[in-house]
Amino acid sequence: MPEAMVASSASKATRGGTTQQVDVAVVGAGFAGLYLLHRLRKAGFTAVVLEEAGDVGGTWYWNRYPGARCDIQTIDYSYTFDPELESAWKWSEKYATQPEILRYLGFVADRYDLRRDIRFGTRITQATWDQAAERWLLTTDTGASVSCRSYIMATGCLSAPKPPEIDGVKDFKGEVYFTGRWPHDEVKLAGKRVAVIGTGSSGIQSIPLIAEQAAHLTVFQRTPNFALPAHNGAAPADRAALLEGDRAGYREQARWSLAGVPWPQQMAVSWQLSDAERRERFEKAWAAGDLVYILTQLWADQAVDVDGNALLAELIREKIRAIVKDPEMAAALSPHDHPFGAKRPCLDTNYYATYNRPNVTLVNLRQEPIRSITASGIKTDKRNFDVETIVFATGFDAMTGAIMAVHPITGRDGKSLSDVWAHGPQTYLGLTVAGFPNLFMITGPGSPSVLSNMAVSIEQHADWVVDRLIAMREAGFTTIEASETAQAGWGRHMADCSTLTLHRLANTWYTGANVPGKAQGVMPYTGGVGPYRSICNEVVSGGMLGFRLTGPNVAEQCNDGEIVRLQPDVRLVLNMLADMKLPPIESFGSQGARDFVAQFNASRPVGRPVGEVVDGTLQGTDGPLRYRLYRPATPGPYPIVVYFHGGGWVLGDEQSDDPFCRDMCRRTGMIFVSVDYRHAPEHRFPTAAEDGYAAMRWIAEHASELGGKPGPVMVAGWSAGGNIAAVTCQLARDRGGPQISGQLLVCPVTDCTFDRPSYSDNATGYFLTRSLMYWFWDLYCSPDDRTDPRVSPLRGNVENLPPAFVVTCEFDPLRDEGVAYAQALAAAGVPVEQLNARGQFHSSFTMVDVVITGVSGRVQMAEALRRFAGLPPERKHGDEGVRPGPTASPHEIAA
Ligand code: N01
Repeated sequence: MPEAMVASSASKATRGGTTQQVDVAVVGAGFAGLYLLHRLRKAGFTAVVLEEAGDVGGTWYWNRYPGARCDIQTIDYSYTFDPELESAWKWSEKYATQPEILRYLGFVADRYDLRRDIRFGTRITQATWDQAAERWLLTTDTGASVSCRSYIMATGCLSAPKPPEIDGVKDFKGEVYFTGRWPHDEVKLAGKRVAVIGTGSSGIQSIPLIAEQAAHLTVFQRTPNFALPAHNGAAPADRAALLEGDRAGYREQARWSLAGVPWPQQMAVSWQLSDAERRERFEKAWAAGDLVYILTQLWADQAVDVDGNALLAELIREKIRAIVKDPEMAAALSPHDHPFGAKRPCLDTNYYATYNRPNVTLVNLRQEPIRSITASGIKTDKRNFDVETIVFATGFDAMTGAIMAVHPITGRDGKSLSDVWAHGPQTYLGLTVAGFPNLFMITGPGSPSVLSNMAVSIEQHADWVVDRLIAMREAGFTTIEASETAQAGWGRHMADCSTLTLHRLANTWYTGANVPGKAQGVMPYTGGVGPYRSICNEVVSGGMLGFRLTGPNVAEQCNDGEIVRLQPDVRLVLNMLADMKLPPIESFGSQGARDFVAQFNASRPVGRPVGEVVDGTLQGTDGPLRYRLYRPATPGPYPIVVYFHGGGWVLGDEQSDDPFCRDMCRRTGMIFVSVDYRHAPEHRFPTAAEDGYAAMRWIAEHASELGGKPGPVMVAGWSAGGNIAAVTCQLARDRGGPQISGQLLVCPVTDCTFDRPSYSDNATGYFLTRSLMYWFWDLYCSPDDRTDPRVSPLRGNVENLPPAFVVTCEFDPLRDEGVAYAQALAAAGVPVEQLNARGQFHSSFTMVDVVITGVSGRVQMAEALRRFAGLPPERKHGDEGVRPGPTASPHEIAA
């Protein structure tokens, strides 16, 4: 009999001093705890839930302040595990009130007879892992302790209210309330002078209702927040119809969506829309009264690009100005210090209009901070406010506080969780922590949790944990623990994801900034609910990757490693390509492959606007070659970069790297001239190399006519284009010019051998495959010619070449030959910087506006080109909010 079951047959609920033995103990009887208990029981585990409150409800038990409601539509904010439960409960409003949600949770507890295994009024005082027994021992304030094999924190994310950090609270003679611990008895505010401190969701929900009752309400605001009208009422007919039409399909879509609510991914970016189109989208969102909608559905760059976000933020500020009559008050209520969505926005009912009431005063704490609370009220730097009641809507020690603040947790070898997290939470998947065997967290730091519909995330976490416990029992394992490697990898992936969004640009409870002295960093997983779910599934299909499993009668198992090494957006792109199940490109033949690439390129986002795009022809060795010139919007003349596109000497043309050229033209403030050299197999080696050199010479000679500065040009190229750029530099040196001031080589082909490790590490699965490279080489160059420096520049003389910036990507077959070229240049005394882009693949940098994590690399490329041209760094662009980038910093290679 598996050990867990032995424990279960011995289990006995006890009170007053003895120890209750269970398979699993859960802390918290909110959404997560109730569902866990239900699932654990169904799976045959003995379980107990320990709950400090007097009844079920979790956050909805405590947060019963006036106006408390959910702000995800209630049809989405529900359990979905049991279709019968879904039909047995009907929500009355689009956004249910706290009492209704509490009734729902009570209904669920009754329906599954959960209360009999919940110990209410019980606070855990300590949790300690007993290594010898392989069990957690929990002591409680009621005296009855618990011994459990597995311990699950279902403590929510916002359950530890934050102290107000204001002097003198104890001196106040009136009444004090905390929104997060609102009394169960009636609170009389009618006719009173009331102060509310804090304008987060709790303040913004309660202020309009308090203002209706109070004789006078004074709101103390430190940071204005974005609030949107909820337009509460019946559930919108279209959403309800969508759900009723295909309940299972709707729920499944939610599970794989980004935020846990089924909305599509927006494709149009802000700069592709006219002002009128953007306004129309915004007005629709404002009228919809839906937080997830306005956070995700306006334009694709609203949450990742500072400029795209600023357009939306300004439209909201415009609304605030239109509602609030006093312009000074409207200005004070308008957020300017954070991007929209980076701090949790709020859903309100009459919030801004409340400030038009004669009995409401707004105190802007940025202008007059609170000095202290006195016996009769609140004293700021400028004034005294006499009040009878103070409501603290000052928030929570979020996420980590909800776990660490509950009680000391001591893991293997006496490790304390507070110590391990002293510099910020470290977790694997947000579910487990290395050093804490059999400890699980539901919606812990490192999981999508508060950036998602919690109901969806809770079900996914609880299912994953319970399914693992079942699998362990079946296999005879008694302990599970995350490895340090897996946890460190998850930390890197978390950081990569958070560089994609704007969350870290705001001081919020997401980052720990609301609690003085707390370690700072984005705590929730920003990669999205669907991607997170697929990662959790991959951990399982990868043999519990990153977990060590032990049991008394089975061999220890540890398939160690990192679950995500790709950048998050690269992972999405590669998964999408894999789902398309495309045949190998080389199987199309050269013309078929060209058609495929043209079709693929036609479906990508149109590049950003530049000053001017001009198509023309230049004189090559054997006749005209087409080019496309990208001119900046700034006044010229400009330095010129001669650009060679990628495509294995076979595919592509002067337009095929259009988004990259536009992007680099904007970032550098330089002219980019993309050249259409002739392609194989029609024109084999050395045509591309000779065309490249001839084109560069022609462009240098015609620089002034093209709007460029006279003097040296620069060359750049990606992939086979990088090869041509490198070769061009060698030819220019050997053939007496023209002068080149710098070379940018992005994932260049530099050599004809295929035996470097990157060719085998990345042979398949990263779009550019080894066999595709074989094919390109075969079409372009016969084996006898391959060592010629005009195609293998690594084999040439690399002395006295222009300074270089060489970019390589971790998941690229060409990685190692790029590194080798940079090293060879350095060894020859050429100034060279090399960027090893972690988690990127061969096409990362040219998939502009698709692989957003490529921004930091392109910024560094642009800076390098500006240095080559002797120019100062360029001003920042909106998408550079994503810096510092996920790619490594370039490093100079010493000779
Ligand atoms: O807390 P908050 P909350 N002096 O941290 C201010 C969820 N929720 O309870 O921003 C003066 O957001 C603080 O100012 P600043 C939701 O996820 C959901 O309102 O730090 N002011 C801020 O204005 C939400 O985000 C619902 O400068 C002080 C406010 O207090 C999360 O819970 C409803 C201060 C705290 O805002 C937390 O919301 C309610 C001080 N010493 C909550 N200390 C739903 O609708 C803090 N502040 C589902």
